[in-house]
Amino acid sequence: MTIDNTEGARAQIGVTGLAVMGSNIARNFARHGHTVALHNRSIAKTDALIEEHGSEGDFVRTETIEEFVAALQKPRRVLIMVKAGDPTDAVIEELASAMEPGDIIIDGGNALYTDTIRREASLRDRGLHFVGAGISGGEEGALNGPSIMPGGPKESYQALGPLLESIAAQVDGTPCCTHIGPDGSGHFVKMVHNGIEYADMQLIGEAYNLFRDALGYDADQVADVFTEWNAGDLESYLVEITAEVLRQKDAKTGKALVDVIVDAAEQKGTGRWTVKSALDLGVPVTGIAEAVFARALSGAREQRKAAVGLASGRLADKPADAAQFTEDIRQALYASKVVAYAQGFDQIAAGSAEYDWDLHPADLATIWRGGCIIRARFLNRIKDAYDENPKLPSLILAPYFRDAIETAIDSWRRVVSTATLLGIPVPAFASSLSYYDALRAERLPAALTQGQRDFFGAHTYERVDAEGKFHTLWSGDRSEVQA
Ligand code: NBP
Repeated sequence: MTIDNTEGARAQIGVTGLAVMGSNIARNFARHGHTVALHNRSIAKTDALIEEHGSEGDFVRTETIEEFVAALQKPRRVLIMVKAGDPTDAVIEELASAMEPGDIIIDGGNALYTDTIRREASLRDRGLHFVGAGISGGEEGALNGPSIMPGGPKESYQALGPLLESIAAQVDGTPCCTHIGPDGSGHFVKMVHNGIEYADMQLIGEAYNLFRDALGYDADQVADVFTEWNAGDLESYLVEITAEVLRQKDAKTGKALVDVIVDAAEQKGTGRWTVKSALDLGVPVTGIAEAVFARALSGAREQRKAAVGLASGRLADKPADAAQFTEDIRQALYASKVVAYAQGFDQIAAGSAEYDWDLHPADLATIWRGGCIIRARFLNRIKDAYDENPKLPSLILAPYFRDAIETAIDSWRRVVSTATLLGIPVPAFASSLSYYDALRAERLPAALTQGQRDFFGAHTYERVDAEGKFHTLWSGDRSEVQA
């Protein structure tokens, strides 16, 4: 695409929506030498950004959408960083009316991917390129290098890719940004990324709970364990910040901060979206679902208050060998994490097939190695696994992860059984282990389910020894007929 350097139109990129994410991304662009046009509904945020950080690069201050659009080189590239939902639709409409065919509108907010599919189709009809870009890394990542997952028309990436790649996190010289696929695919993979983040956080929370309730560790002792783990296979942003959060002291009481925080987890919705989408696609994302439900249960404060003191039926003593149990928890965490990622990648494969996106799992593992919340050492292993076999039936079957789980399996079982006998909840550890056991089972009880379905609803079943569908005449002579 050609760049039209009409006088006045000098910005390479425009950012509208200058709350915490938008202003940090605008600064990131400017720090990388790009001229950035700034716009926000209320001018105060634009002025605050220029006053506090104007010296970091070349910014163009604008007040109206018309001024904003006029400040941009062609093809115009505008990144929207406003609240997801109706505000995003309102801003898209305003921009689309002021822009020209060939221009590119990027939504960097946390949009629901089906909204992105709708918006892309509607803007395509008007000759505009619409790019739904998942952006992960929070405020810090937005400023210093996020992981970026842009979807939308491939040709838009020619004009946009170099800009986005210049501000993304870099790992081993590779930017954590690549074109994901058509229409809603960028926001879809960002959604699943967030779902995996939920599962990862829940698993870490369960590990912490076991140290506290099974071994009697205080927050500092657990922080020491997480710091040590962060030097090994579990090295990741979430494990690293877990140690930092656990070590933080409350200025008011002198206690560990974690001990004065109310134990009711909130959620903004991307975990729930992931599970809803997985239900529609028929993909068991049990780890993510347990994490979403665990947050909901933690938030049911009245119900929990009423249930405190219910029978526990504690059937075990606390583990006698703390070092062994610590290693067991580490192994259980690793194995359950593999399951959570395997399930997330299954959902991505199913979404790719459903929407004909042709997504590449190795590319996703590559761009999640840096910048984003789930960045972790073992994403290199996931990338290797999918590089070797892009059609892996499950990540669990990759030789590296298969071996890792074989090493972890006894520890994993000990953790789940000990927690159960002690009455300590481990929904994500337990359901991940059950998923693994179900996946590897030669025979599942689903045969009985099929029999029941045929009994009450004549839904038919298949036989292990013959082709076709069959039905038993349950209310007749109980002979079998071919359906
Ligand atoms: P918010 O999600 O809090 O949105 C605030 C921005 O939206 C302000 O610039 C506000 O303008 C603008 N806005 C609203 Br609200 N309604 C508008 C409307 N009808 N028309 C025009 N502008 C409107 O900001 P954020 O936390 O910086 O997040 C921005 C996006 O990035 C969101 O979609 C979010 O989900 C996503 N995201 C956030 C994170 C994170 O860590 N926070 C990470 C990844 C993605 P005003 O100043 O005039 O009120």
